[in-house]
Amino acid sequence: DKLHRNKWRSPVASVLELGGVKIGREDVMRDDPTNNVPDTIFSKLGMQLHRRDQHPIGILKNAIYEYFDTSYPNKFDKFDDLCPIVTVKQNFDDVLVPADHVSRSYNDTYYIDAQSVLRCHTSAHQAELLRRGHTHFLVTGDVYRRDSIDSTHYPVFHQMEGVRVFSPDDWEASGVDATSYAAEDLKKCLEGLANHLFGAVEMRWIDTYFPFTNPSFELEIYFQEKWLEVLGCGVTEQEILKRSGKTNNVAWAFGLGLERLAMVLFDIPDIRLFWSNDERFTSQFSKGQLGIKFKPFSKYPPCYKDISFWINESFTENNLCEVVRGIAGDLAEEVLLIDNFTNKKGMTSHCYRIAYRSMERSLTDDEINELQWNVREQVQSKLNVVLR
Ligand code: FA5
Ligand code: MG
Repeated sequence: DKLHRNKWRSPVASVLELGGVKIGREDVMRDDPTNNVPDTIFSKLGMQLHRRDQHPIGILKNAIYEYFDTSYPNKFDKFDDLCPIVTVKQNFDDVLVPADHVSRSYNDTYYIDAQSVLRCHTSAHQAELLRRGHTHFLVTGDVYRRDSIDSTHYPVFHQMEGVRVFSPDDWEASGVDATSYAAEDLKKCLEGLANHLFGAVEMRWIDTYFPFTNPSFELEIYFQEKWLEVLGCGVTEQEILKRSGKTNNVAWAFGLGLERLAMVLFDIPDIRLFWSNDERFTSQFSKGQLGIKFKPFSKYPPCYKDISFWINESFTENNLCEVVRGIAGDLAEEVLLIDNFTNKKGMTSHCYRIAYRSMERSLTDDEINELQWNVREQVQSKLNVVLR
């Protein structure tokens, strides 16, 4: 629909091949009220940064493969070309995501139609690969999420899923129960991976919740003076194994955020850089080279613009970010809520500070003013809020 088209963006290829499936623009962006895929997202399909040996994401993928090949020779089957268009069943039902879970909403996930989505995690492939009989596997791919705008979040990013299934022989001799055995093995495996990639690095485990694992954990690494979440993992819910015919097994699973790990590994300060074609970025990386630290090219100044409005019940930050990205694309560096209050009449006002910055050049005042003017206009017309 017209709301999703953007005259500022250059035309993109109209037929792509994704995991052996031919996909046309009209297969992804439909004139259908259930479709919320914008141009900016369509243009990222088929880019496959994880399959480029000279790109930091590809270099990292290969380094993780190397760790698994060394630690578990010939064990893990690898998939890196599965189609990112999956069914709602694959993305959610098969991994036990409850019917009312937020991640299913149009606010969080890109829907092609009521039955299909751009996968929001590589976990979308777990159940099928288990059903096909795989017991040790790694799945790497691009994943898609409506999300906030800042230096560590991007609406397209890359994950690597890992799954390992154990049989009774594995844990029986250990003297601990199957779940604890799997949980310990999982943490050892991922700590070993972190050590392989980073050497000494400050990290910590956090208990968390996922519908598909129990217990569940997240690993955080200290980076740029903050704890950065780099992966989620846990012991697979028995129901998932049961459905794939494995009633006497336990398994672990993890999902790594490859950009986050690559940011730490190569010292890349902003997640937008992964999409840059600027030679000053791309020429700094080469195949198989893990030890490289990115040397930032001169940072151009940011420009901040504030926008204030009275929100309504349907307002969400993800919708605002989608509007901003639709207009400014990668020039939008951050969208930050800086003021939030409710008046006596019960009306709530939000003020957001938008940081515009190009990583490649100086932006002119005119250019930024035009972007901001368009943002103001579309925030009113698309989000139905009242500007202040
Ligand atoms: C998941 O996606 C789970 N499927 C991971 C998992 C797999 C858990 C198997 C258990 C078993 P989460 O939503 O936390 O979890 O995302 C995983 C990682 O992706 C995060 O830790 C983070 O590193 C990365 N990530 C999440 N959102 C973004 C984003 N917008 N931009 C960049 N990286 C992101
Ligand atoms: Mg998480």
